[in-house]
Amino acid sequence: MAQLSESVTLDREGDVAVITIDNPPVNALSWHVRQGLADGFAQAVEGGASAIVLICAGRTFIAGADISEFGQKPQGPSLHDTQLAMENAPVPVIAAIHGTALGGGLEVALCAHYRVALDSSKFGLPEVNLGLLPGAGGTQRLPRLVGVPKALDMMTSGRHIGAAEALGDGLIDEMVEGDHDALRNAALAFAARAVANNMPLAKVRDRDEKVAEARGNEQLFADFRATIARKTRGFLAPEYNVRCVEAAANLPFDEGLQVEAELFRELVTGSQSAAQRYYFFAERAANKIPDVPKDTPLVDIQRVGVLGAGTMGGGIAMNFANIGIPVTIVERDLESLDRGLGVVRKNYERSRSTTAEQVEQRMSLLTGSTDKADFADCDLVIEAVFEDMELKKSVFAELDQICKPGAIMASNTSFLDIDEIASATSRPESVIGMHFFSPANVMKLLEVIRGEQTSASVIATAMALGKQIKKVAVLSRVCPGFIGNRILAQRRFEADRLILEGATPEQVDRVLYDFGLPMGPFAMMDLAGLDIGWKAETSKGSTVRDILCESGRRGQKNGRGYYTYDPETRAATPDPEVVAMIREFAISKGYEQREVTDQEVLERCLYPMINEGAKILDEGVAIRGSDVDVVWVNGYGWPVYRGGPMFWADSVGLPEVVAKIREYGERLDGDHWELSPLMEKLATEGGQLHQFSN
Ligand code: 3H9
Repeated sequence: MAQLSESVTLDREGDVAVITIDNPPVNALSWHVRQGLADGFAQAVEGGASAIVLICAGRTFIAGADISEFGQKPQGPSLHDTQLAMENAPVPVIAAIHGTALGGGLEVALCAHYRVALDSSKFGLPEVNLGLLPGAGGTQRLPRLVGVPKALDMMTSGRHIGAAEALGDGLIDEMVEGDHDALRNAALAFAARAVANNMPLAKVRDRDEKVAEARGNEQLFADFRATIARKTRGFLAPEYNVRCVEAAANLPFDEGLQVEAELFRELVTGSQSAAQRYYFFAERAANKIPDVPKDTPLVDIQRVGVLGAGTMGGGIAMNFANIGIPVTIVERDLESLDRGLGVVRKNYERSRSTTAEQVEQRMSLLTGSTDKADFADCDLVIEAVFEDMELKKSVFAELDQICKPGAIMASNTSFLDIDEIASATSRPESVIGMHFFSPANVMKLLEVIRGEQTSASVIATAMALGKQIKKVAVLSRVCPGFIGNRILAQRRFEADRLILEGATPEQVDRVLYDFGLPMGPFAMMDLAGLDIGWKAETSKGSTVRDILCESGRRGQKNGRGYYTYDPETRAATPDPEVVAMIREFAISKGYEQREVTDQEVLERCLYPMINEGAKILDEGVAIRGSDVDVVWVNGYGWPVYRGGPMFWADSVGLPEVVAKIREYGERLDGDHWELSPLMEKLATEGGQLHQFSN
């Protein structure tokens, strides 16, 4: 066996050369892998191999280019040259695939003459999620194998397809059952057959039938663009991917490659991809807790309990049923329990990705009860009852009596003090916050809140469970509102004041929507319900919300809130009556009316959020700046192409942000304009919030 570079070896199995990549964790195409591949193909051919098998060691086939190399000085041979050496090899080249063949990894496999894969393997071109397009020929080769509609779908969604689907699409030539050895043997057998039968050295670039079907068909591309327009609003990469596939359909292969290269260059040097690549690593960093080592023993979670079968409780329970963990759901009375379970069933039935059989299988994992004593055999109990400290404390005191030793007791509170809740129990080390976002079965974010005494094992288990249920978990310490809602509160305060000064709800919402957020604060309040936490008996008419609620405006649910809603389509229309009510109220409170610019709206909504994020870091509530970004991207729809609020502030420039906060702070009151000392320090020293770590 020859070691070609630190991560690539060349082996011989009879006449067949076997090139093996071993570059943990995911066999990314780092420079030494490219070097090894270039040498490996050259040496295999020189050595007279009858065929060449390319295989990977470890958990996966190549999962893509090495993202950490983007933006660095190029080193080693280009991927393009390596691919040419493969495609033009004078003997059959067979890619043997297990795990995930993604991005540059799939693009390498597409340069082999044949592809053999384990039945568990997955395939995708997920570059779009990094603000990129496949820049190693994938945009031209994939449509030639799977056809234009499928390639458009895969490249603009980044989704992975399974081996059976890949076989059906012609993306792979053979599917193998079994383990890595079975794969290797199957690939060697394929190679022997290819040699014995003189099979052609099939080059994907020469295939024309499937792309020809879409040639000149502008309508197909226009229709596709329309289907993704809403979901991809603000993003550059999806459109650039479509243009490349259009080029694949309409241009000769080499010209298509040129289009791909030009558009790739534009994306990889642009700000969106820089933000999205940063975000990729930010999400993975969030999992690392400095004082909770990787090998911390986890609590074995065999059964979960959920207290409350309302929207939140039902949604939380679905997450566990989805991965096969049985759940005990406890409600106060049978009627509420049945209603809650009915909603869960409906949610499953409505989901297009759940078959009828899966609906039954998942529902069978949910056991309803009206007796908390049934939590006795649960390893984790999550309460989702009303947000009231006394209620939570009495619930936890009860759980303390019921739960078995070592069971985790979690609160889904969105802002209450976990330490105070834990004080109602005899085992604060087992108490933790697991804050799901609504709808809990859909939203990706899970804020995990550690109390003063929460044990490392409980923290590690909550974080690991988050990953298991396909959420992105971020750890926070205790403070009112934790990371996400504490930042949100600052924006809301300022948005409320802006409409008193003369901005309209529609203007504030539009500015934030145009920035890339899914909706502005007023549309959000209408969606949640204006009367959440509002009581007619105690309303003092002292806020705009009070007067709206008093006049019967409750938000989307009754068709009238800050906006008026079409009963059929739920489309929002700005309401002059509301604008007049706000104006009259503001004047009565002594606010001078003026025209507020869009720029001021943006700065006054976002800069207090940045300031609060910095305070959260300064207090050690969040571990790192990137964690704040992960919370805001996953929990509140901050546009990932702007990285997150901390990354965005750094891209605006901290000195500029600091100067503006000072300027606004001079004329506006409120703690949220009191400059964070950390931000001030970083701005002076040339530091960055998104790189800050406690
Ligand atoms: C591309 O290919 C461009 C080309 O078109 C052409 C260029 C010319 N690079 O996610 P995990 C690390 S763009 C570097 O926790 P999982 C990751 O940071 C690329 N590092 O594991 C983490 O490190 P750590 C297209 C990478 O099992 C560790 O691996 N490809 C890369 O949940 C484990 O990752 C993609 O976008 C990488 N490409 O999921 C695929 N990938 O342990 C991106 C991972 O220090 N990767 N790491 O925190 C993934 O989707 C998932 O990582 C994967 C494994 C599904 C592979």
